[in-house]
Parts: sequence; structure tokens; C-alpha cells
Amino acid sequence: MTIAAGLALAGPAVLVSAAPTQTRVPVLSATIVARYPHDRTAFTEGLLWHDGALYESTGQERQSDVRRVSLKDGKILAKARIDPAQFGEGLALWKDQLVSLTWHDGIAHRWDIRTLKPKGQNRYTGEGWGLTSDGVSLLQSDGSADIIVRDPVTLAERKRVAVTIDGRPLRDINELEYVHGALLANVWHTGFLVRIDPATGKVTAVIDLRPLVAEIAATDREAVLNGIAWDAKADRLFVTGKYWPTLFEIKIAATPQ
Ligand SMILES: [Ca+2]
Repeated sequence: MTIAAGLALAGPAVLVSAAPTQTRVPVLSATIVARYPHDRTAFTEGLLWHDGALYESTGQERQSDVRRVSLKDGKILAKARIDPAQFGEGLALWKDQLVSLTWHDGIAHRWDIRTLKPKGQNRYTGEGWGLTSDGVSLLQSDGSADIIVRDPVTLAERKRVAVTIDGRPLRDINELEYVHGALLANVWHTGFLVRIDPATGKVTAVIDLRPLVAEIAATDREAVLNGIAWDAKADRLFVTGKYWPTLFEIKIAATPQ
């Protein structure tokens, strides 16, 4: 398939202007293993799995929070509100703390994973979008093609890796999840995930989730696919979207379409 055409179908301005019309990167489909309820008022910005529960961060001023969510019924089990002036963004786990970003405030909040009580803040420069951890660093997106590698304690920048597809930058990298040594990422306003080699930034696969987007049939154009969580112990992969009523467990095909 043509990636540029496929991505264009899913939303505007999703690739750089020099977007390739063909790609050598494999395009993988995904099968839906299970569907679970998801809070349709949640503007999902971050998602992760830890110890039997989902953790989710939401955006929008006055509506941003970090929450523990029951998988089976989507119920909010605990919630920490973010300053109403701030717009919550990505979420990652570091040891016994959750770290959550803000879009324009340059503030990373730290939360006790058990109580969701605030445990401090860090400052960083630039926009905050997605966040995950590879066990050594925090990996952050900022809407550009860059993955910013940060010290997990101070949030200081360690290095940047540019994400490319067929040698060209891929912008709008959004929510992230570190899975089996690779980085899975949403691409904002598209129905695709990309699998990134975190060492080189090269996209090694495109995962076509447009059937999920079609099933949700959102009328709000900001209700995009966003949110990836991995249950490492059971090897379960979860995805959802902003204001989506459904959270999907999916399995990515091993071979291209
Ligand atoms: Ca995630």
C-alpha cells in the first residue's frame, strides 16, 4: 500500500511534505483480541499498564488528571487532579512513581504509584506530548520528529533521536510505549502506530489500526487514536483514543498485509 495515501486518509498533515508515496517499511495489520469500556470523557494523553491496572493521563485545561482504571469495566479507581490551568500530557512509570507531562507548562509531575499523591515536580523546556520508559531513561515526544531521551529523576535531556521513515523525518509522534525493546508510537491524527528502533529512530513497521478508528466512528476530529499500554507479564497490548468509548486489546500481525 502507499503509506502517504494511507496516512492521508486518516487525517491531514500527518507526514512531512516530502512524504514518500511508497515505503519499504512493512505495513502490519492487527487483530482485536478484546474490547473493554473506556471513559468517553477522557482526552487520553498517556496510558500504561502496571500491576493489574491501567494508568491513564488526560488532557484539556480544567479536565486534566492522572487515574488508575479498572480494565474490565473502565471504572476510575483513583484519580489525581492536575492544576486546572495546566494541560496534562504523557505518562510513564519510573520505579514507584508515575511521571506526567504538561503540554505548554514545562512541568513534569511525579505521583506515588500506590496513592497517586504528588511527590514533586521537575522542569523541562519545550512542549510535552508522549512519555514512556525503557527502564534506563524516559523517552519523550514533543510533536516533532524527535524522541527526547531524559534522565528519569531530573528530566535533564540526555540526547535526541530523530524518527525517520524511509530516511525522511516523521513528525507528530505522540503517545509512546516501550515494547519488546522497540518503541511503539501514535502518529497524531492518523489511524496508524509506528514501531521505532529507539537506537536509530528508524521506523521498522507501520501498524494499520484504521479498522479501530472506523469502528469508533468519532465525529469530533480531535477524538483521535492515542494511548498505548503494554502488559509485559501477559504480553497484552492495549490501545484507545481520545474520547473513545472503547479500549482495545490487540495483537499485531507478524507478517505484512
Ligand atoms: Ca503508553
